[in-house]
Amino acid sequence: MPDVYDWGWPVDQPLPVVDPAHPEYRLARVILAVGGTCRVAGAFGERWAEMSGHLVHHRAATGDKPVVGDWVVIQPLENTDRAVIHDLLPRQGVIERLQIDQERREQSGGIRQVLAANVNAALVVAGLDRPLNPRRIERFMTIAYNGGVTPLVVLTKADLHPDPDQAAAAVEAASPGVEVLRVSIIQQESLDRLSARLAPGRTNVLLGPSGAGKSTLINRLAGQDIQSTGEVREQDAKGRHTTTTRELFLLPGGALVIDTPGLRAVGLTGEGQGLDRVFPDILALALECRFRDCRHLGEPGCAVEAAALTGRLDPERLHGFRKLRKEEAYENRRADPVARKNEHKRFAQLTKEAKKMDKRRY
Ligand SMILES: Nc1nc2c(ncn2[C@@H]2O[C@H](COP(=O)(O)OP(=O)(O)OP(=O)(O)O)[C@@H](O)[C@H]2O)c(=O)[nH]1
Ligand SMILES: [Mg+2]
Ligand SMILES: [Zn+2]
Repeated sequence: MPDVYDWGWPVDQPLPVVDPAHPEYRLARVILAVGGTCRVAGAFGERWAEMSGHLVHHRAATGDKPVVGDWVVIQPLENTDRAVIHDLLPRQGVIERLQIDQERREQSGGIRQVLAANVNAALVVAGLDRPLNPRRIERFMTIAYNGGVTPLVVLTKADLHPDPDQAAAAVEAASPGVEVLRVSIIQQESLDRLSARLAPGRTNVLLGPSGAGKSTLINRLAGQDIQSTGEVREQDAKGRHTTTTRELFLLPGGALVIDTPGLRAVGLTGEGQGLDRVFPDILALALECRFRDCRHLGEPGCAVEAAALTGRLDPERLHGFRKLRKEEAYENRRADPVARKNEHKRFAQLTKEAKKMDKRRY
């Protein structure tokens, strides 16, 4: 029977102290969460579990519910296959998004949602059967970095692309420093290469649009059909949202993978160093901008905009960067009124300086 280390508890991390009053408590990992009910796994096997009333009350303010990948302390209920969750342990490495609700966004500001917890790597999956969307890849990578998760790009269905090498090169150019793997279910060695990248005891989450082949990959890595897969519609090359829940699986090689339903729009939550990690090229160019805190939005002497004009920097990439940063800044200001004030002040100051400069020059 797999123990907590098999389920991904880090070997270098001490186990939580057991409450002496409750020797029957067990450490468990959430492998599926539907509403308030979770499927949990540990050295005891698997059980269905629900939060204790005390925990629900305690966490009411934050709205924190266990999500797939969470570590929880449970009390198995005797003579049943059920358990009670008494504690939710702090998370390390999360995939968190802002649910984009275009209509209500202005009022509600969106809802933060942790999609997966205690994740080491995010496999950003895109299918080569349709035009690549580098902006979406950048967005997923930013979300991963912001949550302390290492991204890895996986391009699926290489057999359906006339020149997969060229496609991979284009993605590599748009994701400096990130590994890009090409796979196809009819090229076993490509699957072996991916398999080799997934270390035992480490948790990986698959992110990408519906029909990209996430569940198909999991089945191939598992060596059996554990997830349903769906056909892609002919007309628009979109999937049919076959997977509907996030679920964690233990692969025969010892790695853990979380399958997720296809995601199109994921909003940034406005935290972390993700943008700097995904756009090191823009960061490097910004060193040459006249203003140290240049926002690359029309300030004089902006090296980033100059690079986009000469083609040294893909203008689409700059556009994507601005969009993501705007989202992040919006969220930061919403969450922090002081930052909001400072931002206004800083912008006023910058405009004043820019005006002065223009006068001097013209
Ligand atoms: N030709 C080819 N088809 C593939 C490959 N990988 C996946 N597919 C097909 O792509 C379709 C969609 O695969 P799924 O695994 O269901 O996609 P998904 O990403 O899990 O989609 P959702 O669950 O809706 O998010 C299926 O018909 C697969 O057979 C591949 O490497 N080559
Ligand atoms: Mg699926
Ligand atoms: Zn600039």
